[in-house]
Amino acid sequence: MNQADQVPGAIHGRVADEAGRGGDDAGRGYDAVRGGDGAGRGSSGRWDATWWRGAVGGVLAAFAGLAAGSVVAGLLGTRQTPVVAIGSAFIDRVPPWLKDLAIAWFGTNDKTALRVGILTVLLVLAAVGGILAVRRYWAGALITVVLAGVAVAAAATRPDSGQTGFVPSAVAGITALLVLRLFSRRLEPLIDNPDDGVSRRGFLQLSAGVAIGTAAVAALGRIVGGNRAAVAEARAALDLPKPPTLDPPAGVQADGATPWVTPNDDFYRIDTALSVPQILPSDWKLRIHGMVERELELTFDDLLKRQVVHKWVTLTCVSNQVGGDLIGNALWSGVLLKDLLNEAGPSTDADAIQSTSKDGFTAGTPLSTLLDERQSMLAFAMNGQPLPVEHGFPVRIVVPGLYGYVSATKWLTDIEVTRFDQFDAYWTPRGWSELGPIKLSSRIDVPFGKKVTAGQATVAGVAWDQHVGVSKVEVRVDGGPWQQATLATDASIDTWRQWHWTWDAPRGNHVLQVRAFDAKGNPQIEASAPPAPNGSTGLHSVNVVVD
Ligand SMILES: Nc1nc2c(c(=O)[nH]1)N[C@H]1C(S)=C(S)[C@@H](COP(=O)(O)O)O[C@H]1N2
Ligand SMILES: [Mo]
Repeated sequence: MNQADQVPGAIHGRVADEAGRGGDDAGRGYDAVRGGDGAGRGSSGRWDATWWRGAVGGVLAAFAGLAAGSVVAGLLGTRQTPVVAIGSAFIDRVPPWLKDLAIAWFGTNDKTALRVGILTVLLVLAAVGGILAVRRYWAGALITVVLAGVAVAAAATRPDSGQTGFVPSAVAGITALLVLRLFSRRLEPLIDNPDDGVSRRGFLQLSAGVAIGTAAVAALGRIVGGNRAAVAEARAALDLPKPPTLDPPAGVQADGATPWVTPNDDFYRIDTALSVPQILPSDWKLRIHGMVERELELTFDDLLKRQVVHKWVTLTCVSNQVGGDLIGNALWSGVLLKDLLNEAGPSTDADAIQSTSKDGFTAGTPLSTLLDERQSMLAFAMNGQPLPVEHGFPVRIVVPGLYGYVSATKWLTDIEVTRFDQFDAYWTPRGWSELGPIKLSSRIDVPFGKKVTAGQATVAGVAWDQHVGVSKVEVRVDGGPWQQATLATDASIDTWRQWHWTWDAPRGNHVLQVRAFDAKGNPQIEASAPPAPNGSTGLHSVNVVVD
């Protein structure tokens, strides 16, 4: 129950006073409203009682909203807190002369100055809103609604905000409105009854409660969200060497066919990280040590100073079932591991590296696959973008030809040159093979789950055998003779290969099957095997209904 209800007549005080309700205090308040007599004391008392308390309430409501917005931004992994959203939109829209002036005045602190400026304006308006809300809640609330609306609009129109970028600002606005309502209820009795001790105490309690709650929410946000917002911001601010081209080779364009390049947002994600490690590039360090002549320690800047390579590589998970989708193809940019390892000088006795991630995952990779010509790399970009945080930001390993669990360590922090007989990587004691070369496989993607009309129909899919290459794909219908499909051009033996075949489809229920051959002419293994311990085998079959 709010305080007003415990102070009879307070809420309706104005009406009650009008009706001549007695009482010393109430009377003074009433007189003050009327301009009173010589009761200037009453007038200023009334004003004092609500205006500064209203302002405090408005400011606390704004802080509560901002804290809630930051937590939500942290949880969503967006950097669009209300202040950042407004600030970014502002930066995009300021005239050049003002930008120049800001830099002239504040130098490299111009971003901080902008934040402080936005916060100041927000809080002043919030204070005004708080004062208004004591008398007319909606007058004060309108200011909050407009401010939140500006933040939501700013966030929603950010190119980097995604679909959820507006949410933190919306949550901030709603939170501020609710807290403002609490304050307006607490303070309303003081309009007519400035010395009402219960309301005064209630205001103090509410202020303390909101302040403590806001601090707690802000602290919770740090724990739950880690430094997500900061990492998201640092990631967006990175200016990495751009690949010369992002254009994939001309592929198969059939309706429903898997695109040759997997967009970052569609790329499968597999890892053991319950909460994604958040690493600022400025905090990132990699140590290359163990059986080497010279230990190396690299920062993110050191990495960027080295020669950068861009390479299409299809990544595959060992857990992929026959016909499964734990596979994706991307253009990776980074630095060759071969160069770094040779600089460190691996011992001739060493046969492996153990790579470790920030969250303690480890992978064991044969040294030979890192030192040969396949261009294994420390990757920092994926399809021309800084690595998405869930794909290993800021740096991961990419080794063509090996399943991810033995090579593709995300959130990489450490590389130890060692011997396989000296360590067990994360998955080895859990029933998976120490070595994990990718197995030759193929998949049918079209037609899939769709009705096919009798006549000419396109059958299409992908086949892969990274770092060996696919030379041929065949399709058969209802266990009949194998028929050769057409292969699309490939970028290298390290990517998957699209294929298609034109089928003269007769009415009825049919089973389509696919098989691939590697570069040496070996067919894919037809016997079914589950993913464990080193990758599934078997032919992909799909049932098709032809009308
Ligand atoms: N830190 C870390 N890196 C990891 C893993 C992990 O669990 N933790 N999983 C690996 C596995 S099993 C695969 S298949 C690939 C998947 O990479 P992606 O999520 O970018 O597709 O990451 C590898 N790197
Ligand atoms: Mo995997």
